[in-house]
Amino acid sequence: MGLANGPVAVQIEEARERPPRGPIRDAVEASKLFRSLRPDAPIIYGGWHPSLLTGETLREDFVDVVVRHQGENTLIEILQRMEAGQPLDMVQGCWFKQNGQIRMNSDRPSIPLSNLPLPAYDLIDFDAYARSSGERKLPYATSIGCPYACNYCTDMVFYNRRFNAHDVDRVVKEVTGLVRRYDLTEVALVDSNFLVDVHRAVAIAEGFVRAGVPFQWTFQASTDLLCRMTDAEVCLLAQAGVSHMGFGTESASQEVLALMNKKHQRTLEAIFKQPVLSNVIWKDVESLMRYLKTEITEGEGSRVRFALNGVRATFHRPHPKKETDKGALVSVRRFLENAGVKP
Ligand code: B12
Ligand code: SF4
Repeated sequence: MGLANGPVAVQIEEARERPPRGPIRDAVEASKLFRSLRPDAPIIYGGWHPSLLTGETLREDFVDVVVRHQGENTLIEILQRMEAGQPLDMVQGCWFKQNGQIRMNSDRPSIPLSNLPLPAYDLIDFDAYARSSGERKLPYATSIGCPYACNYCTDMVFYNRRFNAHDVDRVVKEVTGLVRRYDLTEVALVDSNFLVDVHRAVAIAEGFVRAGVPFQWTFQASTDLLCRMTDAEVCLLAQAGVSHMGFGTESASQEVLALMNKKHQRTLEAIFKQPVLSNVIWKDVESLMRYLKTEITEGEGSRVRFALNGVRATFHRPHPKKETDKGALVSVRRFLENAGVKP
């Protein structure tokens, strides 16, 4: 569309000189400017806010299409269709406006990260970033999503509680390769919760050490996951170059933690604990199931049926005791695994 070096690009560059005022305000301002300069060009939004408030976003005059959730394949398909002059009716993962009406297409199933090709890092001008920020730094996602359900966090709505991760070899090869090629000094892992799979995180750190490429890296994770690591594993993180770990400060109040739904996280961990625990309260298992939006139907007597993500199972509520017996807990664990839920 000739935007790269034309007058539109110049005006957008000028607007960028102004100090940022926050992502939404900046996006609104940039879109209005762009619309006034190129009223014929479609404007496509994507990312967290537009995915969570799609209707509200599309009601704005300057938004034509919203890509919901994971964006790569949806955006490509939209662009291909637009180029071919075809309608967007069948493009999964997007909502769009047609004659002033909002059309809601179905969501696109998420793609395993490993099915995506390598991003075109050669298009990034790392020198330009270094000139303006003084840092040779790369943000990199080794995973997306988090299996937990803290109720103040949008992750579970956005990624549906699926932990979708690159395999260890790809992360090690890609990150160390990029550090070498672009002479980077720091890599910021932007995963929602890098330590969800502690073994994987440790294997990545080991891979970085083996590669022998010096760089600093940072990540964010929930505090209780770090507590699961041994001292030796934490030392390995430091040896591998970790310079900063980001943790959310939650609360020292049990009541507030319960309101945040931290309890479900602990129940899920207890269900997967080895050796199998004998003190997991059945009521907690059921409230975890409700939280996961499991379909629960009452059977005869003490029977209760669960259905989640196409997986079904029947259990007996323990009585008169409150604790789940070990055999039943193993079955609950198998049910969750089959439904794609893991701690
Ligand atoms: C890194 C990060 C930051 C960095 C950004 C650094 C940088 N320069 O990129 C910093 C620390 C600055 C930051 C700040 C803030 N952040 Co932040 N941040 C993240 C984090 C951890 C990673 C984002 C990322 O790169 N992910 C990797 C990419 C691959 O995934 P993605 O962003 O989801 O993108 C995919 C889709 O969303 C979609 N997509 C995304 N954008 C677009 C655009 C288009 C056009 C299309 C078609 C598709 C599309 O396609 C992508 C590929 O599938 C996310 C949480 C997370 N793990 O994602 C929070 C997150 C985005 N941040 C969040 C928030 C709230 C903030 C702050 C407002 C916090 C505050 N109160 O100050 C500020 C805003 C600052 C600002 N001015 O923008 C929230 C947003 C919540 C929401 N909207 O519901 C998140 C989701 C964290 C959370 N769970 O609460 N953040
Ligand atoms: S553990 Fe962190 S990323 Fe995961 S749901 Fe809770 S707050 Fe969100």
